Amino acid sequence: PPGRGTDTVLAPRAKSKSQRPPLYKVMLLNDDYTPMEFVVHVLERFFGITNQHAVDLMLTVHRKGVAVVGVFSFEIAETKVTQVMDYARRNQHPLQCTMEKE
Ligand code: NFA
Repeated sequence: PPGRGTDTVLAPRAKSKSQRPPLYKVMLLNDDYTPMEFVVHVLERFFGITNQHAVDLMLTVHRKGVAVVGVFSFEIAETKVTQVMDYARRNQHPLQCTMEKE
């Protein structure tokens, strides 16, 4: 409302950011028990990764302990994590899938 000069002026951002939604990395974690073929199958089934790339990515997780398998919006990332965790549990494998803001 006019009259008393109480409005504040926000400092402009040093660098104005375009307001795109945040992205989330979905990661697979290594363990000692999940069969390699199961991990390859998960990458193909839930991430649309080709067999050739899935084998490479599985081996990266196996050697390094963790790898990013995809980057998605929050909702899609959450769905992928839930799908992988449910599928691993249903098949009695301890495979872990997590997400992290990029
Ligand atoms: N380390 C598992 C094995 O030797 C394979 C694996 C790879 C598990 C990637 C989880 C993730 N059977």
